[in-house]
Amino acid sequence: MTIPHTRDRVLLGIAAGGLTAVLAACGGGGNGSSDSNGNSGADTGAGTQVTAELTDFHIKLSTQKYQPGEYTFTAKNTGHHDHALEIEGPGGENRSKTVEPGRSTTLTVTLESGSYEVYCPVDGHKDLGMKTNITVGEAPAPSGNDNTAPGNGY
Ligand SMILES: [Cu+2]
Repeated sequence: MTIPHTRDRVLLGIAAGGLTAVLAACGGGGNGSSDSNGNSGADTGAGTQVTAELTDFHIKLSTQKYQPGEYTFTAKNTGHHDHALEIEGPGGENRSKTVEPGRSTTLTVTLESGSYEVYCPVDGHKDLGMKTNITVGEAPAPSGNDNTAPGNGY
């Protein structure tokens, strides 16, 4: 049993040291103007890039494989008429501005699974052949009729 010597308590004089609460007065740090653009989402180049070539009168897409997500279509008018690009499907309807011959524009869309129609909404061009269809997501079930249902047949 070694009881440690209990010393005399050192009575800490209550040093009423006055309230030195220094109030941080008027924090004048004006750091408000933070225009740090950490956003990598520029107005162009978002998502997957696809080129849509608009001719008289045909639309040629640089790819036919689409997955749900964001795409930026660059519509190039290589024809001799004004053209535009419209993409219509489950995600809604998006139309680019009309592109003069020799010019190009971009159209950013968010594609969802399903079938989309891509066409030129300028007068009658769609009926002249400026339309194509794309399928977003997994390829549609082949129109085959093979019943590979995992039944417990023989
Ligand atoms: Cu057109």
